[in-house]
Amino acid sequence: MAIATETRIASHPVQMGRGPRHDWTRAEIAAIFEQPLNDLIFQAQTVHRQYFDPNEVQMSTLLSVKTGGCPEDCAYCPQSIHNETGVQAEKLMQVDTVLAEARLARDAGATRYCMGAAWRSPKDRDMDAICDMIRGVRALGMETCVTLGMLTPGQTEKLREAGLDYYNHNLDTSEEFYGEIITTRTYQDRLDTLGHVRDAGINVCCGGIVGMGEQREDRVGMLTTLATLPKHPESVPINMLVKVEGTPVDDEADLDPLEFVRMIATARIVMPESMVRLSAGRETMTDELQALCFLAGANSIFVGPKLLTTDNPGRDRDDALFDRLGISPMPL
Ligand code: SAM
Ligand code: DTB
Ligand code: SF4
Repeated sequence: MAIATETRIASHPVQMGRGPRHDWTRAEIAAIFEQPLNDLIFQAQTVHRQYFDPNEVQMSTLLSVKTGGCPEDCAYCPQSIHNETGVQAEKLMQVDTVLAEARLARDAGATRYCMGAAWRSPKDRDMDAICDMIRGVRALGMETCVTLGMLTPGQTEKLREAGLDYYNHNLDTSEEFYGEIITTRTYQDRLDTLGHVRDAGINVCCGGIVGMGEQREDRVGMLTTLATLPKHPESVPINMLVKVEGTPVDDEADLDPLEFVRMIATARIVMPESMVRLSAGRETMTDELQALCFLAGANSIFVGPKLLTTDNPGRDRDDALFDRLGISPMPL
């Protein structure tokens, strides 16, 4: 006899009257991740509809304001000096140039502007220019996000005073697998910066990358760390590794796309109030795979032809995708 769907669905994401759960165990999240795909997507879409309009997707645009020459040894990253990828090191961009780019992104429909710098951590002397960029982008009527590496509490405070809305700082993978990917900083370093960002009252954008040779238990492990933070990150970017020639992970086998969908769906279920971003990797995804990601609860993407240094689908393709799916941009 068929078992009723309700009885087969693993743990419930919401405690009655108490909002999202923060006491997930790794075993509970593994059980969600591993259930039959139809059950997983049904559960994710059910949760999604309790919190969001299922036909709206938020659009952010990225700009690399300081490219290349980074001293960290992140195995996936084209901007590390340890990886020979042909990315040229550049200086921090001029504030006016950044604001001209931001205006174009706003006019193309982006509601959040994310500025990334290839730094281990910012130098105090760079903070004034970064704060001017934040103030300028806010004045254009967009939300602001920056990702600058590790921060001190003092730097976090400066960003807050400039009106920063979000700080992106990814855990990238599980604590166990982290040392296989990065040796120049620790998982705890990442958690410390995330704590400073929270303490300053800035929204947190934190997620990771799949397809770097990690196991499913690492994917579950990263989601467990995120979903048991005292406050869930307001944005959770899930990146499919963009394989860049010259990085140590450039010959990794392609990840099963349905494993990526499981990652999105599980993130949606265990962090029901968060924006889950279908982040890097869309350039090589079919429309059908992206549609499945939206069905699994992704409700944010990067728009514009470039991520930081790699390609992203152009606006024409994204407009056609939204048309095909009946999706509209999420208003601010
Ligand atoms: N340097 C800062 C840091 O690492 O925190 C900020 C910029 S860094 C490029 C931002 C994020 O981009 C990384 O944490 C990683 O998740 C993502 N990323 C970098 N290279 C990637 C790639 N090849 N594929 C997918 N995501 C990537
Ligand atoms: C995030 O999680 N993904 C974005 C953003 N945060 C900064 C970056 C993706 C970078 C992909 C590789 C590149 O274009 O250099
Ligand atoms: Fe540097 Fe960030 Fe790239 Fe790591 S991910 S090498 S810290 S730019």
